Amino acid sequence: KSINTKYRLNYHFMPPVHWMNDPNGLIFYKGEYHLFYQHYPYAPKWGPMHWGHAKSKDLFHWEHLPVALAPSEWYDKGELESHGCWSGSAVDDDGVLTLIYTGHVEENHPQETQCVARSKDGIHFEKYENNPVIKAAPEENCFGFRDPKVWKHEDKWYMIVGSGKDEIGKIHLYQSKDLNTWDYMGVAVESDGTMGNMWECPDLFPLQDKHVLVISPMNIKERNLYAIGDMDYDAGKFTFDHFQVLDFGSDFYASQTLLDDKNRRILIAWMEIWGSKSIEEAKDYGWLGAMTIPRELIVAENGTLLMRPVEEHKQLRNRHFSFKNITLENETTIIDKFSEVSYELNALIEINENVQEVGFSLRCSEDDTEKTVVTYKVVEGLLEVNKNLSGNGVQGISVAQLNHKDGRIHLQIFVDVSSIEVFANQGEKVITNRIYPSETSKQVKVFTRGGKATINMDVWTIDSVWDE
Ligand code: DQQ
Repeated sequence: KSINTKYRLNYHFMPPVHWMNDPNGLIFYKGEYHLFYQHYPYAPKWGPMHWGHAKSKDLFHWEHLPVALAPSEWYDKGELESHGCWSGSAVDDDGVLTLIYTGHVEENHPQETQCVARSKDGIHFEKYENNPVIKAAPEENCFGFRDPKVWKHEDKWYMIVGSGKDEIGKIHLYQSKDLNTWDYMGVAVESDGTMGNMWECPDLFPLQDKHVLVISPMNIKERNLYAIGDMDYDAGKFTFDHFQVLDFGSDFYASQTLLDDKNRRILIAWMEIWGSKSIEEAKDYGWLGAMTIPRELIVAENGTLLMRPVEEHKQLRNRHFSFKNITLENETTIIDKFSEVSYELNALIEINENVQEVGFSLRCSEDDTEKTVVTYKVVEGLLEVNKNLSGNGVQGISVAQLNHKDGRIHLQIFVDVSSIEVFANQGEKVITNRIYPSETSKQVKVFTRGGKATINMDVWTIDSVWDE
């Protein structure tokens, strides 16, 4: 099958062809990372959802595997494009790779049930004969009841399911001994009325001595939120102080995490957003959807969550360019010798007196009309990624608050054909965006305004991890 490769990425996960949205069932199983994903294998559009499947030893080189789940039963198959196997999670049940997903069908209104499928070989899955294991939401007239996340605590399984009712997003909690029979424990946490009216793809997991909740809320401006708090398993309640944004970019949704053998909590999100122009244009390209770089989560001393690219990214580093002590004063410098579409840029910036802005123009055309601009605004303490000139008419500015440390900021920026992920100050703030520059827009420029800045920078090219 032929697809347009113009915006295909070099080192991010993508479906081989056609459609992909949410990551599902992330798990480290028998020594390998498994990634399932919402997939429509017959066209580059959202349709009856299947679960695509791939595995990897290092989180970057993936082997595509056969589709793991397809609509087939009364609870996940029907006439409408929305009927299918919706998002969920995976567990290792004493060696049996087990998927827990939402069956979505609609008669007069959406019916969402939680279902189980098991595999002996980690590739072929059989749906449980007594599906659905949760046959209805615990309350009537709710707005959604989906995206089960299952994990084990002590000797019991727990499941959270995203939901909403009367404009309040919430999470229902269940408990089980065998993954087949589930007892309802109540609402583990809900919105105060300002945090979205339905919480999609919830994830709740222990991290260091806390628990972290991550949600993808619907119908508010923030497309992802997290809270650090405590889980009382007996009471079935998660308590926390406040929600914060996890990723400040415009293309980060439906994130999920896994725990690996090194005890790392690793997160992957869909690097897209509902309503985007690329979703509209997917039919012209024959494929849609990429995943973010896998990121490790860490609770910082100040009680915020740090998100850092997993260290395996270092093996992707290819040709190295080093720029030492470039001092810039009110000017823009082209980093010559460097002209690439996929790379990692690591920069330590010292902000001297009077500097108002310092930053980079990336994927910049020679005439400067196309570029993605990363700017640190010193006085305001703001980090911005401006994609108004990033190409293909896509617009937007993503902003995160960022404090410098004694006049220094550190930026680790991953550019990959049609994406840019900015990790600031070792994962304190992260901004993820898709961009659509021309293939010829490859310059890197550094600029300051108002005063002097000194920049030390390493750049590595990154080759494709794919055989295409
Ligand atoms: N995508 C799935 C749902 C989920 C939504 C359907 C989030 O299960 O709530 O494709 O993007």
